[in-house]
Amino acid sequence: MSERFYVTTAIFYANDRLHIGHCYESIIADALARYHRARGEDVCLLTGTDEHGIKVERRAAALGRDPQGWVDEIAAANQALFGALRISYDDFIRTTQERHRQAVQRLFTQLYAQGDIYLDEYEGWYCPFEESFWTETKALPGHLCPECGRPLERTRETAYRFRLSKYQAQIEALLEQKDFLVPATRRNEALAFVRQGLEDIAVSRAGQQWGIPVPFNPGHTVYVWIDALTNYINALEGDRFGRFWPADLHIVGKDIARFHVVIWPALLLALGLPLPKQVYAHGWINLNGERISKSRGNVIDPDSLLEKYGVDGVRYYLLREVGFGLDCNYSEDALVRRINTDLANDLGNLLSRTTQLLNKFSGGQVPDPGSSSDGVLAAAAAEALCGAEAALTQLRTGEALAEIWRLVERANKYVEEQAPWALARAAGQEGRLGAVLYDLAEALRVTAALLVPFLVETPGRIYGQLGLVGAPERWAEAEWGGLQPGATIARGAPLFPRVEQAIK
Ligand code: ME8
Repeated sequence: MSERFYVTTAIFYANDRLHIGHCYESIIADALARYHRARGEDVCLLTGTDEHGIKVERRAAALGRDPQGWVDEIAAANQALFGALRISYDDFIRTTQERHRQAVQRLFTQLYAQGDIYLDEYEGWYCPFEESFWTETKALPGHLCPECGRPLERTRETAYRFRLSKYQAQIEALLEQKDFLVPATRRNEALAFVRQGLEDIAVSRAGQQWGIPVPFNPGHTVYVWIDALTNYINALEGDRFGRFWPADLHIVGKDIARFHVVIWPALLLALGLPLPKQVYAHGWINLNGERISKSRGNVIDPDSLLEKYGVDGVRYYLLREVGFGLDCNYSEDALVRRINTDLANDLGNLLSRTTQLLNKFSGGQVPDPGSSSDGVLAAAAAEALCGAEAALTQLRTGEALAEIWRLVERANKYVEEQAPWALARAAGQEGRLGAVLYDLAEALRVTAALLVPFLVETPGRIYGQLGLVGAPERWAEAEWGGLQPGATIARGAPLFPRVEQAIK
């Protein structure tokens, strides 16, 4: 049986359209899903929308819309955007779907029946922005929200609470495992938080309209975390649960990592289900040092970027530029620089030069390498394959791309060093010329195969120009020596035209 890989993104709040920060999360998940698929694994990439709660209800009300009509529109818009970004999701869960609603009610009832959820008179402080309750001790001086710093509202209500405190020791032990939450900085933060002591958390709200009713007490609505977090298991209907659970990887932003490494495992422990293997807390895409967010209104519209720079330009920038677990300051100049330098100059020129040389000195056909290769590019290709694999195992997409670009750069340098035009003029160098041209074409073919997780149009376009049918699909195609002598080169348009734009 082949291996399997279940990877999820967060489910995105349906209070507004997605911005470039959300796209970043989806693109990392997609790249990893594509990598595992290319390795022949049974992959499920889950994404979706978080459609209940006060933020969505307020937003719909502000627009004079009914909440269901509004979330329908947002879910459709998100799917259209993911289509344009070529996010290869296998399932898209919406928390208003019947499959989710029924499962949430079933899980809530089970947890109540076994005593992990109890009804409590709750008094404390509520942050309407974060939708979180805080006790007197956790609220900041002046009763401000410890998460966002906004004023808290005093609340007194009857709420169901989940016995999070009961799982303190198990959660601590889980976070002590080195790789459960990466990167390590986030793990240390989460561990420090847990060591302060976990308190039981409210899992229902009284009198909120837009949500899933508590089945045995319909005056209460299931709130935030039991509704949102359980999407990861609720989407796995039928035999897909046995096939894919536990998840291999939850990809979330650092702001919600804590919920995924504390509340979510505790819920699963209570339900007697296996725990996810890993949570990756990525950093934020910022604009002028501030997190891009819908509520801050500083969003970068992904559609216009896609229109201007194409899907592979946008994907490349985000996958390459943002460091593992780090924040990244978005800049259109940096995006343009990446396109012009890495994609147009390095990769585009290598393909253009190589196909030109093949046309000129090899009659437009891939020559037979014979036995005259010096093995330089074969070695660089093997290193790129090995390096990209190691980086991807650690979820480091930027480093994987850097490894691949080492091969591209080596090949460009090789053109200069070997000067095929000089070999063509020299007597008795036909064998060397053939080997050099073959190795250059083969380095490009390997590069195309290595790019399969990251770029969606480019690998096939490179294959096409090298006279190969279709696009690379399998990771194993990145092994050296796959190109057959005799293939007819089909030199085409530049891979990435330079973006002519004044760089500030
Ligand atoms: O938190 N840069 O939804 P959400 C990078 N519904 N990532 C960003 C970002 C930015 N500027 N802004 C947001 C929620 N994100 C809940 C999740 S999961 C069971 C429930 C990321 O729409 C954010 O960190 O506010 C999160 O991982 C995801 O987008 C959804 O954020």
